[in-house]
Amino acid sequence: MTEHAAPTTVGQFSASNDAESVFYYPPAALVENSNVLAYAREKGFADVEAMRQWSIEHYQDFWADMATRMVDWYVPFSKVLDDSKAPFYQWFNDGKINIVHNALDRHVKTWRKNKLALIWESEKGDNKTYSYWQLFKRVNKFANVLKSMGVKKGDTVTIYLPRVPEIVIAMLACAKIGAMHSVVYGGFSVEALHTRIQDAQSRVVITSDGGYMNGKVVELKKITDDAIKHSPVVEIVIVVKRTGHEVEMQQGRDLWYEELMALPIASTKCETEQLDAEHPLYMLYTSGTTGAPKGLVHTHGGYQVGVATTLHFNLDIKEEDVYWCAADPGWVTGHSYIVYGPLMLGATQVMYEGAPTFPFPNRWWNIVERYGVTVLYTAPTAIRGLMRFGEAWPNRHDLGSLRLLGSVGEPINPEAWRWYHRVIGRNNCPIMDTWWQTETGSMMITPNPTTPLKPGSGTRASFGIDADVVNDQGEHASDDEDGLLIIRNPWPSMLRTIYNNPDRYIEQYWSRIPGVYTAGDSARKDEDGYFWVIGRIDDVIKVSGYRLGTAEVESALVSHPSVAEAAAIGLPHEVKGNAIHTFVILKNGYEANQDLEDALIAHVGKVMGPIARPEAVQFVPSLPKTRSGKIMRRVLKARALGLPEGDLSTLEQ
Ligand code: 6R9
Repeated sequence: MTEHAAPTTVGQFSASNDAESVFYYPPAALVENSNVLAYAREKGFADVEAMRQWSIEHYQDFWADMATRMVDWYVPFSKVLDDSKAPFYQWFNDGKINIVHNALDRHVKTWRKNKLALIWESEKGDNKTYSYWQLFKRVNKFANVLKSMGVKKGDTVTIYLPRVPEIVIAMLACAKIGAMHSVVYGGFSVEALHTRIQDAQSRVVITSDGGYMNGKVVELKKITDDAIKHSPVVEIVIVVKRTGHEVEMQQGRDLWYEELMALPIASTKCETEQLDAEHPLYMLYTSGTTGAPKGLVHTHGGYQVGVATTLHFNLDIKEEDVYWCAADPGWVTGHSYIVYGPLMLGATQVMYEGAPTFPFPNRWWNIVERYGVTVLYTAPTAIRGLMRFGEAWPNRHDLGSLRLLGSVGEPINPEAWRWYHRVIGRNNCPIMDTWWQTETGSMMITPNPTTPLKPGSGTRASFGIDADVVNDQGEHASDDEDGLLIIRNPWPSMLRTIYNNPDRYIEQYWSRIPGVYTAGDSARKDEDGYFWVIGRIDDVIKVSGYRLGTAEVESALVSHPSVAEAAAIGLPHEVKGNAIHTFVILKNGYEANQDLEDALIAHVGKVMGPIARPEAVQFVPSLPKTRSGKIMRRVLKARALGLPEGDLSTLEQ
């Protein structure tokens, strides 16, 4: 099979309509004009596949070339990879750079100064736009505000904001002065925010009076107040006015963003810090196997090279595109492909504040039509959610501007893939199903615009990425055999460590099979070498694309006075992908009834955030445990699904 486009644009359906035997070919014109084909030709490769293979075999050469082409350096690097402290790999580490220089500073010196960087639409329907120049100035102003509060290189600022332009401004302002940001997704609540502020030891927290979602106000300020009740480390809370409803401002601690931005100190001039390539850019907390969420650390140099490269090659972003990544900036997808990636490429992007179905299920399609969106990047859960409302909603709109679609966050089921392709892409837009993780920083297994596609498969490893499926012994798995998804070589945008916990970094990612990165997913490869990601093999549940740990849900349940013990598992859900189901042992004196079930669901929602609300609470007299006392969630799951319970030799009888 070659990577060249076949003349047809629509897949040829086999009689069985089996997803694995059907190829969908990208339109020839799209292939011909793709960024990736231009690069392959320039480098003299016969086709993109030959270039891809070269990029994996010679990954250091490939990444050195990307680091030179895609971004600018204050001081060029002389060494590509330093593996002397592996698995604490360092990339381009004698170079000096700042991601904000590449996202903003360099553009305002060119004609792009007046190009639209950001078109923001509120849930109510009004919009705000920012040219590169306007965004540059806002970021400078806010960077000066942060500096005036003593925020400096090496500090961590926690950002807890809704989907508003200020989240982009705040993140860039931190990066500009060499401070790390730690963004907490607005769907998380008190306890989640509290633990993240504590772990990061943030003196400064940035939030807003509230955010709009589905026409309702999410009380972010109130949640912040509760979260920092027991966080003496917090000295300053900066509050962005979004909803305008009344909030309590604590004197001496809480300050309005708008008032600070109006002070003389908030000058529009601010030098960007020239940082070492390995200087930390941000940490982002994510759930892993049992235990507290971990702060994954990304750095300035390698991260931007990985993000800019993948956005250029895989989503094929061009100067004239109107790009829309419909994710939340608080998710890694938003960090890489809303905040940093598109700005580095000098693109114009759309950001939408609210719910896809507000006020009607055509909201997204309306946005695509009105702004002429050309590339749309979203999650399977959103596709499935909108699919439920039927084709009539998208069919009311002219979606002809779209040329490329993307998917991220969880496996996309072939049915949703085909709907996305046919109804939204009008059989004319290839879908880039991108597999990656908070840990990886950028896309790892993904098609590019020249790849023949199979619905539900991320196809092959991206450029410079040596991914494989192996068995428990680390041996290459045969075709169609389920195994562990691993990455053999380091890559520039990889996480560098777990904040404050380097041992856990080694143990979690580099120990299961020595010397290679274990992703925590199971997968298989088919006879065409295409990857099919099956799902997590640890105690992580992907709910609507968001990553939650069973341990966090369980500890939220146990914090309720009625609960003695709790277990959480993920079960398949038509729209969310997975939904959380919980099992609870009550303390003596509490009665299992519907009211208590409702109260427990609400309690988890309050403590953890609405995305963590369990679908159901089942009251049980006992939980299956190993002799060492570990809850056997896989047994609970098998029972719930009516499947064989598997090896029970360690089950306590
Ligand atoms: C970007 C992001 C990572 C986990 C990952 C896997 C799942 C993400 C996927 C996918 C199948 C895809 N995942 N993309 N599974 N196909 N295209 O999602 O980061 O929130 O850290 O989650 O998401 O299980 O291990 P994160």
